[in-house]
Amino acid sequence: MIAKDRLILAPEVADALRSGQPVVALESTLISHGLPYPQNVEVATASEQAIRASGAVPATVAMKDGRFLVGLAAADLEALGTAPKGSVRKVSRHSLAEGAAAGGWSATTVSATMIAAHAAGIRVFATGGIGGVHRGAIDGAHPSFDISADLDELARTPVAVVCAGPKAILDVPRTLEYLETKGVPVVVLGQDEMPFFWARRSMIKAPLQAADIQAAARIVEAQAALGLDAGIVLCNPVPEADALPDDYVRAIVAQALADAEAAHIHGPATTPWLLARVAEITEGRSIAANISLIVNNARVGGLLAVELARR
Ligand code: PSU
Ligand code: MN
Repeated sequence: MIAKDRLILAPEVADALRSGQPVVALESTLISHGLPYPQNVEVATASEQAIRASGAVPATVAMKDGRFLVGLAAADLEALGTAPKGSVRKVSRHSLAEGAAAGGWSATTVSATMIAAHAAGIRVFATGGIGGVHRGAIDGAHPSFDISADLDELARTPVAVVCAGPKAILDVPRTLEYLETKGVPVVVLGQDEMPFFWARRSMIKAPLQAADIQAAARIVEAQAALGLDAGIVLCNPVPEADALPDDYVRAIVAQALADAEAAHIHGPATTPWLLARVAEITEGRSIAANISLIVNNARVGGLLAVELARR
């Protein structure tokens, strides 16, 4: 159990949770490490607005001076978005304690955000894409064994994560196999194919489907009622207008992965490096798609939280 003084809820978030109003958590790593300034602060602000427009209360999560902050002020978003490179830690379950002990700002990944959301009593969390099994983690001459902590967190922490699928830089089929083994439902909204982060389609079959938000809410509710105590991945394809073609995504990812290998990028730096490289290769088109899908996931997360609160 988390110590009381390690979890600081913004007054609006505390009020909403106390009165059973819908709340949606948002992460902070995509602000500090996932997107460049000023798009990172714009997307953080737009995501909060999208959640409000859906009728729910946003709660962006970060860690400061050893405490989880659940619900950030505009000045906090700005501080995270403008912090000099390297000054904000990227924390997952394994690195949370060190980040807390060090003090200052730490940005929470999907796994760390789920921990804080669950501790606060928040059931829905919206992000861009979850981490997963990196390509070459298991196969190839020198398996890296790089499997995101997001996956095991999903297996143990009952929070519904709305995303545009695992990031397309990952080994999506193996990520799905891993989640299946760990008992995590992967539900695709409104189509029979997995989305591919920047692209709507992937040619990979959806493990499970929900026709609409009501159907998704029934699954989230059943998962809790059955006492399964795991998270859920709810995959929501990037809006058509900002989507990149899936063939193009496959090509740019192949190039970015080859560049990462040549540059000897490993460990937690891998995901931010690849996202930045893809942004360069696509001359910003991946950023436009990333922003669009994040804000759309926030909107859908809001609708899901509203539906869950109504039941
Ligand atoms: N979604 C985005 N951009 C990001 C991330 C998610 O659109 O940068 C972050 C999330 O915080 C996720 C992390 O948990 O990338 C995965 O990092 P790793 O592969 O090192 O576990
Ligand atoms: Mn990793």
